[in-house]
Amino acid sequence: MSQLETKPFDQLIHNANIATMAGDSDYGIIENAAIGINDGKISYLGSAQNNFKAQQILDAEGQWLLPGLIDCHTHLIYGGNRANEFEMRLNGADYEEIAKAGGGIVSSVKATRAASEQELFESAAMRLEALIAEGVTSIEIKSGYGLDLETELKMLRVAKKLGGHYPIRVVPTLLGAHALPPEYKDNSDGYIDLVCNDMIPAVAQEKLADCVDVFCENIGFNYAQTEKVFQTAKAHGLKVKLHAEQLSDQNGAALVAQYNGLSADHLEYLSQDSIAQMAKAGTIATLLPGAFYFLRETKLPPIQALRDAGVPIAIATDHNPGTSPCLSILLMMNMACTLFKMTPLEALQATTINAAKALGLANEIGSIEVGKKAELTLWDIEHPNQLSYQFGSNPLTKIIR
Ligand code: DI6
Ligand code: FE
Repeated sequence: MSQLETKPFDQLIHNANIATMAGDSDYGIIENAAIGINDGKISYLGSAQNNFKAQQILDAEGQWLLPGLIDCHTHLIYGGNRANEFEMRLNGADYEEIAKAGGGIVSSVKATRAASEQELFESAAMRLEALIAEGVTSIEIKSGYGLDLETELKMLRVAKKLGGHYPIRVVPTLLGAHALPPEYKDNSDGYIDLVCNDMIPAVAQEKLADCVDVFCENIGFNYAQTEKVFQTAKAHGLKVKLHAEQLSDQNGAALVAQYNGLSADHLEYLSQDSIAQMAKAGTIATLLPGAFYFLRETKLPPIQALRDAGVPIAIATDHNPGTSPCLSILLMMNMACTLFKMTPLEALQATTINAAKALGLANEIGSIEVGKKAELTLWDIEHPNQLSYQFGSNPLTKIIR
């Protein structure tokens, strides 16, 4: 402890019950523990010592200290909302019908193109504040409601600006291939050329995103188009992930695994074959119970097969105006348990360490370990399983970052 005596911590948190989330099969509970932080990183984890010195000391009073929560799949930035479409669906129309009738994603595209950068910033900021209030310390935000070069870049600039203005890590993703814009009607290959020839190079050049996503689906883009986007992304040094198997099996998860993708997301219609490929490539399965619930999907993602294959499962809000207008990561954890029959431990892993893996950041965040970033949350609970158990309430008391 001599080193600790000479160099005081920037911050010391003591009298905390800690769930490190560092192991594969448990919460990593350390009761009545202390954490020392230096230069924004965890430099000590263990029992409190009498000789500890720190510039700032926090008595956690027996509350639970957890890693900051991570929302690894969102479409947080867009103009308008789609409450009208929600009402249409309840009057009998389904998602594909609405999309084909020019509604759906394309109506959000119109509103997003029309909005100024400042307007987009302000509406997304309100949503971001709601997520931060539940302990989200890192968030992935996709573009994909611009569908032209200018608006896609505008969205990614807003994402960057949000990260600069709020105490949260924003990880931006280019989702140029989200839907077909009206000006490319009946010319989806032409639109993919725009994504590959203009959007990806510009985003790589301006460093506005380090990952590229595609909506691979009957109402999105096909396998060959998705592969073309992946090839271009890789050629520009960008990582890939995929909206895969949400409404049908397109073999997308196998494709993204083949390109060493970070994650395959949604996965209700995922095949056993693709699961094996994901396991081999280390591609994370990101499940999105909000969209499952909101679309009244009945086909469950193959949870047990993913477990059996050892594919880590992440959970995210998929916040978007069409299929998951949800701003609660805690509710997603509850739904992962009630709808997907995941366990509370799995649900917390899914929003901490596995979500960090889905962002390629597991060496920095997602668990409480010496050397990792001190992005922590404090909760007034009796056990971490309570986060998944109760819904519609928020026991967060503090974010330490
Ligand atoms: N899958 C989804 O659930 C969202 N995007 C996607 O590719 C829906 C986006 C929207 O309807 O606005
Ligand atoms: Fe999505």
